[in-house]
Amino acid sequence: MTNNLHPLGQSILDRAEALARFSDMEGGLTCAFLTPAHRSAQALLAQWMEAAGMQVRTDAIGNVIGRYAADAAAGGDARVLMTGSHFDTVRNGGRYDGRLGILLPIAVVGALHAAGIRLPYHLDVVGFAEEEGLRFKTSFLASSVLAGRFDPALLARTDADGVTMREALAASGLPGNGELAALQAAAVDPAALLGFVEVHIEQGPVLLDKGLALGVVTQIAGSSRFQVRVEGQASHAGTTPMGMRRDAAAGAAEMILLVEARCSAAPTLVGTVGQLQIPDGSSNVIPAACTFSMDIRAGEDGIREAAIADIVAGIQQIAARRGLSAHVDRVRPVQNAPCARWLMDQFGAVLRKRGLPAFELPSGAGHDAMMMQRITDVAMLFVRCGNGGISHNPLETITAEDAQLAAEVFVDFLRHFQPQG
Ligand code: HGY
Ligand code: MN
Ligand code: MN
Repeated sequence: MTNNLHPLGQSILDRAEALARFSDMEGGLTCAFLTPAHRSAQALLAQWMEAAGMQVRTDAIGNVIGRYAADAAAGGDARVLMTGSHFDTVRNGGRYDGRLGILLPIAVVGALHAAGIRLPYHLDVVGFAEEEGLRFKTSFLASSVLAGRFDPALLARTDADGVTMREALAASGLPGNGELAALQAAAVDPAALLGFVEVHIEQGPVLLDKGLALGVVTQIAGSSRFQVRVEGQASHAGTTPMGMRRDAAAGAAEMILLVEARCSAAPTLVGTVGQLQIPDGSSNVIPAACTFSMDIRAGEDGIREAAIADIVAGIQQIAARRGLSAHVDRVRPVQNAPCARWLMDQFGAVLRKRGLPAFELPSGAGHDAMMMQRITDVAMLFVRCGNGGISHNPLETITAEDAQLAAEVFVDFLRHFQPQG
């Protein structure tokens, strides 16, 4: 289905569609870490990278990394500009979240290669194997390996079927068989990096509302995730008077409303309970336990931390008043990640040269760039999200025209890129 007006953009959309055929579910796109669909997506990305003129390798966590080698004139000690994003998805997700940031650079490298153009630095395109945390409730798993920040405790973490991450890696045939030493050795040398840039669908309505195809990200909001377990007492649904109940689910409901109310109290602050369970619940038994997830984010770490302190204290107060107990486990938080002004300005200059505004906006969603920001300067280019800006949803969409423009801007960025002086 070639769109002659926007051939590069259309080819990116076509590839996103082809990649989305590998799914863990029927009738939608779910691509969780190391499932057969995930391995197939990884193999296809590697194939496309090779066809575009890159040397490809797969690392110990399953990242697929294509290198478009520097111009011979750059010499043997050329440094690396890295770009990329993730190819795993949320459950029943969209086909561009993450994948656009791999497919677009592959298309751009393919065009440079076909035109015989080399860059004065190595360009590494990374398909990060895992960012969403669907299978092992992790955050930024694959980029944490590349950034040398892998948490060894994760190897013992189990998925919903009781398979540990170590077992899943060992069974995968990936280099290193899930050995910690191999995961640690997969870290990149920060001294070799010139920076990390990520192209990503905006996943919100800002660019759409402004009538703009592209935006430059200023910072990526920090986030904290929690697992909460509320415990009460099981008893008979028909005979226990309302005033005598210790209902874990009713307590959890009040706690969820507290998250909603407290996170409505500051502009960039957001709070979400996306998972809620009554383990072994029965329709005629008062819930003895209820578990839920909490995801809290804000544009400033202090605002997020203040909200968390209030919410955790509030959860304990609700539990005490209702005769319940509550255990709040905090998953490792991710701090707010500012983008580097010198890289943002280079995207801005390219946009302005094309007569486009260098519009800047913060990211409320998390990205691989957050983890890479621990070891190198980062920047992000956002591409307009259609359908009201909806994402983490199959309705997520972009146009071939916007993808084309983003690819052209990315080419200009790469060709004019100046390392920090
Ligand atoms: O949750 C996030 O912000 C990201 O999409 N994983
Ligand atoms: Mn996502
Ligand atoms: Mn993403």
